[in-house]
Amino acid sequence: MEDLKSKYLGLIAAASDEAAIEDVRLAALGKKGEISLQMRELGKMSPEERMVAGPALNALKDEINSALAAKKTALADAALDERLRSEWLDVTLPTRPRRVGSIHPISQVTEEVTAIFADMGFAVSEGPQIESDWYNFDALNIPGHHPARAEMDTFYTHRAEGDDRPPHVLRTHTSPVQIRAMEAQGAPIRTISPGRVYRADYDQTHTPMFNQVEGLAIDTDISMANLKWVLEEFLSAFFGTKVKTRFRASHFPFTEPSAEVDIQCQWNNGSVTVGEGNDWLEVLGSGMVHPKVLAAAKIDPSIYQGFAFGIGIDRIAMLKYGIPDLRAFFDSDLRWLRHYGFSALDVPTLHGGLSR
Ligand code: 2NL
Repeated sequence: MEDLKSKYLGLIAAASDEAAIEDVRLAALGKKGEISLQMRELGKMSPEERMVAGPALNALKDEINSALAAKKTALADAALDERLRSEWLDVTLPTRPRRVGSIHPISQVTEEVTAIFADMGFAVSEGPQIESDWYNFDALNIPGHHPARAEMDTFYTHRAEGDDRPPHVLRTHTSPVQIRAMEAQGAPIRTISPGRVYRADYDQTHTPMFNQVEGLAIDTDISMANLKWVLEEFLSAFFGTKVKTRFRASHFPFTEPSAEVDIQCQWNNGSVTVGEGNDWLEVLGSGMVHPKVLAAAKIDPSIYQGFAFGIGIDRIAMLKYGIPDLRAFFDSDLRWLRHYGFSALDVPTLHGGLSR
């Protein structure tokens, strides 16, 4: 019995993996294992012999079983220790340097403009960039023969051979968004519509895609005086300084009367400062919405009237942030974007002072 015990405890101690342990278990306690065979011999013994050998064999069997279990646990612990030694990771190491992106000045300025007009009760409307000629022109009192259609250097989409419907256009202004807003909501309405617009024009000061924000306020008692206050309030909030304005009589097919608005500025060797000086710079067009435009948008012009205006976002972004070249806006030059871009955390709000 003592020989069996030291033999198997020795084998268990020497086993180096799960398979070796299983081999030892089978050799001792398997069907044909040495200890199992011994147990089978008990039947042939006298009762006196069995009284001694039985408990002793059972005790040996238990001892070997617990030695097997203990060895298994020890091997698993050792395997885990080894993994922990070889698979460690230093979570205090810095990450690989990766530059964060920046907010494009046009996005930033759009957010600024939106914050200012939201404070004055204007909602934001959006709409399709590909429009029917009705929404882009006819509804705005620009009939088919009108020179404004040609003047606007419109991009037309293609129609299949034999399809005589007028082609759709890339919107030349965001006015169609406002026509849709009036149709959908009726009057009264106060909304702005910022977004991309397209004109076939490319030189120092024109890109074929640019950004515009239009505004619209329709009610039963809206006048040119309201227009003037809203625009001066906007311009002063946007440029962060009281801005003097000059309203010049003008003409648009969709407003009557119409006015172009200049702001006070100062030219200093090639660059311009807003809010001081003796020069004027045109920044927007505006007027009282033409009765025919209200009617086209299903609003009764004998009850309602209101103002509308259009501002070039790229233009006022250049003025505010001293960006000299319009075309750089659309070059996707990373060095330019990093220089003129804004932090994603710099969310423009009126109480936060808009920007920088
Ligand atoms: C400009 C001129 C303007 C409008 C846009 C407008 C929209 C509707 C009805 C009437 Cl739905 N008018 N928009 C009015 C006057 C001028 O933009 O030179 N923008 C840069």
